[in-house]
This record gives sequence, structure tokens and C-alpha cells, in this order.
Amino acid sequence: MTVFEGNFTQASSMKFAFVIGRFNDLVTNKLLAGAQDCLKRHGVEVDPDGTQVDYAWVTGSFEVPMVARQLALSGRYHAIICLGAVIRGQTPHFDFVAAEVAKGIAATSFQTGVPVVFGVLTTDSMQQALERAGIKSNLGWDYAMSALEMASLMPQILNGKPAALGNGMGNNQSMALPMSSTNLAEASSAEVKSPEIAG
Ligand code: INI
Repeated sequence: MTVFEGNFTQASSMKFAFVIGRFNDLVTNKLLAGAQDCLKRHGVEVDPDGTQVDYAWVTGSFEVPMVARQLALSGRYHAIICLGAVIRGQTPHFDFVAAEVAKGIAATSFQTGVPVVFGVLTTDSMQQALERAGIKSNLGWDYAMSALEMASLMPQILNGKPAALGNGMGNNQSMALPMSSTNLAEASSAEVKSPEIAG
């Protein structure tokens, strides 16, 4: 039988998109820097003027899934990395934003077949968020690693060929995109459910 496993060796032939929330950008800018560092050290040209990585800034985490979905439906990317920071305040607002962004990102990935990384911190304080965005470690790096691995895995699964036999590389040495015409059609016609509104 077959073992499918993502690797990190073909990053220079892949395309990625970031969706980044401006809300708490003290944190999200640091997550972005960590993720860019990881991609760069795996051979990805992260310059926005280059051909490998696009960047979409949105107002806050709540808006992230909508833009991630459109990017996924474009069929242009091997993986999409969503970055946000939802920090608990004095009201239940945190719970609504955190729940919707998590559900929305999961639905986007599930419906489109494009790996969409959940790089949204949900913390009780700014201190906790900063600790995870550079002070102690930078989870941005881990989110980029997840994108690289999943971007390598999905074409193998679609082609039914594990990496050793041919991992989505065509004759032109560019990595096959994960979005098949079938899941593109299904995803674009999928019912879009409105977020739940607090009663
Ligand atoms: N957006 C965040 O990304 N993080 C937060 O902590 C946050 N809080 O707590 O309010 C937040 N709110 C904004 C939200 O994402 C939307 O941008 C806004 O509601 C407009 O739709």
C-alpha cells in the first residue's frame, strides 16, 4: 500500500497566499515575520514583488475566512496561510470572533481542497499573544511549516502518487496545484452559511 507524506524540498516551485488581520497588528506583523522567515529558509521568494507569495490584509480575524475562500477558489495557490490574533477582552466579543474564524477557515479548506492554515492566535492577554509571536517562540514559523508540508502532500493525494514516485511535478518542473476542477465547482456552488448571530 501507499504512504503519502509531505516534504519540504520543492518549496521554490510553489505559490502561497497570506491573509492577515490588521486587528492586533503588533502581534500579526510578528507572526508574519516568523512565517516569512520559515518560507524564505525553505527556498520561497517572499518578496511581494516576486511571483511566489501574495498578501491580503483584512480588517480583523472575522474577515479572514471570506478572503481566504476567494483566494482558494482562484486555484492559484498550493496553500493559504491565515494569520490573526484574537485577544480576550471584557465582553463575549472574543468568543464570537474566535469561533467564526476557526469555523470559516476549516470550512474553506474542507470545501476547496486547498490547505488553509489556521494561524490565528486565541489568547487571554496581549502578553500571551506576544509570547507566541516572538518573545518565547514564534508560531508564525510553525504555521508556514504546516503550509509547506500540506502543499506538498495534497498533489500527491490528488495524483495518487507518493513523493518517491512523483509528487505532482510535471515536465515543466512546476508543482501541481491542489485544487481539482471537481472540488472547484463544488466549492464555488457550496451554500455559504451566515455566521451565527448572538440572540
Ligand atoms: N479582531 C481580531 O482579529 N482580534 C480581536 O481580538 C478582535 N476583537 O477582540 O474585537 C477582533 N475584532 C474585529 C473583528 O475581527 C472584525 O474585524 C470586526 O468585527 C468587523 O467585522
